[in-house]
Amino acid sequence: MINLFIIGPAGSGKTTLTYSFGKWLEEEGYSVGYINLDPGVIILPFTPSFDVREIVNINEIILNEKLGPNGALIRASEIIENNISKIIDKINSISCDYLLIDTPGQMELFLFREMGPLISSSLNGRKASIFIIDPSFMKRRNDFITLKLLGIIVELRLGVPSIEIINKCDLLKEITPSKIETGMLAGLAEEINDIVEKIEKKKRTIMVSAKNNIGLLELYNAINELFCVCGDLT
Ligand SMILES: Nc1nc2c(ncn2[C@@H]2O[C@H](COP(=O)(O)OP(=O)(O)OP(=O)(O)O)[C@@H](O)[C@H]2O)c(=O)[nH]1
Ligand SMILES: [Mg+2]
Repeated sequence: MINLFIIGPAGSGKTTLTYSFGKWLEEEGYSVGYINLDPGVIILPFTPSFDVREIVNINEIILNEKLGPNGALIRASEIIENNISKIIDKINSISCDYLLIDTPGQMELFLFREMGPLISSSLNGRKASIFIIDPSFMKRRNDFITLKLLGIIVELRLGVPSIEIINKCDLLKEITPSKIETGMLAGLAEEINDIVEKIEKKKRTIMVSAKNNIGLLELYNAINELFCVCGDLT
């Protein structure tokens, strides 16, 4: 069994990718489980085997605790953390070849609180994250470097290897980001870029369109290369 955390900035296509990659895997003959960990999502294109909204209801939090949407999301993540053992048990009880875990729109709820690291360290089976870069961040080199660095932080926080993809490649006309910008922070950007390139030497970035089903075979191959499973998913 392979657990895949789908992670990326708000609106980068996590939910769409969870759905389209899951469907693609099912068509290849694999059994797929879907998990929704986003307490704020309203409509899901897939039917989750476990949905965190069973535990926490954002609308109730907003009404009962008179919070705004962001305050309610933070409160929701506290409730999730208080119920983490129950959630982990429920997820671990699911049996499938691939478990696709859709994470909250606000990355920080998953990455920079305890929810992500706790779930990641407690799940059975092999684990990896798919880190999504949105092409709108590729226009400025400095933004791109920041996101690449965030990809490394995802690995550090979750303690699992990460596959980096650029989603929405159907929207991408120009894939080479601009040069590092000049100015006061140019030196800093250069140094971070050097570190990212050194760490990511062997990594390739996969171009995907979750919406148009582009790059899903490449994504599948990258996952299998990561684990060298060669068809053996036991
Ligand atoms: N053109 C294009 N649009 C996409 C692609 N993938 C997702 N989208 C669109 O991007 C928007 C956000 O997609 P979601 O899948 O909801 O993104 P998300 O990361 O789950 O969003 P949050 O959970 O709210 O952070 C939707 O309008 C999708 O249709 C893609 O590959 N190409
Ligand atoms: Mg989503």
